Amino acid sequence: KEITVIAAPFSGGQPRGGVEDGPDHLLKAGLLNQVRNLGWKTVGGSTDTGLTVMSFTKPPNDTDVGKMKQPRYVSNATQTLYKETAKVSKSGALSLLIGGDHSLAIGSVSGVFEAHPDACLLWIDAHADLNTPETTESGNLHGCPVSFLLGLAKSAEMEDSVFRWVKPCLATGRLAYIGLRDLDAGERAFIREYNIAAYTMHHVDKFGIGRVVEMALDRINPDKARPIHLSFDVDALDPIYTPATGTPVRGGLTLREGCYICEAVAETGALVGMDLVETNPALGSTDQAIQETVSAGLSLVRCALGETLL
Ligand code: DIR
Ligand code: MN
Ligand code: MN
Ligand code: MN
Repeated sequence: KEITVIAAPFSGGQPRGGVEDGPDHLLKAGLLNQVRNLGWKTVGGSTDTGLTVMSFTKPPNDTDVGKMKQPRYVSNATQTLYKETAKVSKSGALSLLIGGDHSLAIGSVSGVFEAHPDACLLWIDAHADLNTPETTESGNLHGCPVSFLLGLAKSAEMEDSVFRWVKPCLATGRLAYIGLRDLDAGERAFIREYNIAAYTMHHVDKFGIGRVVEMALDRINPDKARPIHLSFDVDALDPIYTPATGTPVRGGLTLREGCYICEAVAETGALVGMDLVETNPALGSTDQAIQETVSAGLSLVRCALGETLL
């Protein structure tokens, strides 16, 4: 059980400042020691303590490309993260990304899938993050990472664009969502068109979280042979639990439902990569709100690493 933590203080995929401070708060709250206390060996990283803290610089003249905002900044950051994550994954360690906004998953998922091309992806989020450079209404790239991983953008636009380095690594049949409740029209159309395994809050209410996770994993990993990457946006949880995040949507997962998803993944023994993103300490209205968001994030990580398995 070896793990490398990659801290990515990056906010370029969305407009709200503060999400770049997420990793620092998670680390100061004791993430590394909590991971070690679960019996994981923290290996590698730039400091050889199992932690790599990345740094990102804004390129000059980062003008919009089509509707995409800060495209060069996001492309450079995610490409650097991709290389770092691929290195970790090829070493055989579990790669844990702490963000930072969800555009980072372009890099982390690409890196994990380079070492584990047969992996499947569980995306836990209020949002599908499935917009293409053509369908995005906001232009914020944290709303687009899954479309890049699937290669949904029209090729002409992608070839011209700064994201040429991204090789689509994910098949639509290997992607499942849980927690959705705020979809754009273009995202809904893609989910229908490609018959993506998408479990909204309606399904969680109807079937219960246990059945939903079982159904999601059955769809994307029927033979239980695939490695799993878990990409967890803290806004999947109800804002009662994770208020300090950029795009909170009411009516979300309870903390226990979020933990249950992570525990069910831990139980498979197949987890190879995890993202914990969108913790934004600047958006907590009180110190308590910030602290609760951070501690909910840490709970999700610990559950995914087997805290509650006997
Ligand atoms: C919206 C919001 N679908 C967008 N997305 C968010 O900007 O594309 N993703 N908040 O996390
Ligand atoms: Mn989200
Ligand atoms: Mn987001
Ligand atoms: Mn997201």
